Amino acid sequence: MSTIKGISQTEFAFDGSGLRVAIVHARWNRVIIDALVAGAVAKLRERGVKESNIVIQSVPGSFELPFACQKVIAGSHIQMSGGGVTDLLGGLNLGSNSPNPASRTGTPAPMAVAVPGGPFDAVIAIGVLIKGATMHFEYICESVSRALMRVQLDTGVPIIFGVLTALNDDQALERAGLGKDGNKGHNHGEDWGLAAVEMANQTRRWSEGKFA
Ligand code: RBF
Repeated sequence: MSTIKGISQTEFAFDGSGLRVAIVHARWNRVIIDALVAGAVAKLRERGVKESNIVIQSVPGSFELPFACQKVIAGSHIQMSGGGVTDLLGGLNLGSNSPNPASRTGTPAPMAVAVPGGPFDAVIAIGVLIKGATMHFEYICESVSRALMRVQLDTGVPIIFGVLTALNDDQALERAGLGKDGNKGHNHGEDWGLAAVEMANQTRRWSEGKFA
């Protein structure tokens, strides 16, 4: 059935080959989350984002998404700047080759962490909120959407809003392509993957004053 709803795709296929993208997802309603993450990853790959440039992190629930996105973005900038970043374990040698793994004796001083990659060009925040009997749903939906908007404006890194706010299980399943009774719906994770590549490319261009 034709519909006027939904996103119209660009004629231009944006190139993801030079991009680094983080996916931060909640673990509530996991079956749906897994399908959405898989949909996003599939489109990132399809657009040429390298496997090593797709970084996936999880948090307990959607409420944790904005904080995690902010930290992940900040951490990716620190990684890039190289020196001055110290081993967060404070030089503890936990390696199995150590005669006494718990001992700090003889362990090197905190070192700079050599982490590959660079700053993230986009972050996809994925969560599934399903309305329950209390007002919890309304409070989380409101605060998470506002906070994700704030993080992207504060950091200048586009955040793709991959948070489903469903009134019941069926609504959420249909938006992950898992609907029942012959109505599988559409996996919105795929749209979020494409949106991440588009916004990352456009952000680079706009930052350089290129509008043509
Ligand atoms: N997190 C989600 O991502 N989706 C939910 O549908 C969801 N429902 C919740 C319902 C209740 C009553 C509570 C207490 C938490 C819920 N959370 C949900 C978890 C929430 O996002 C967060 O992880 C916790 O409140 C800890 O900060």
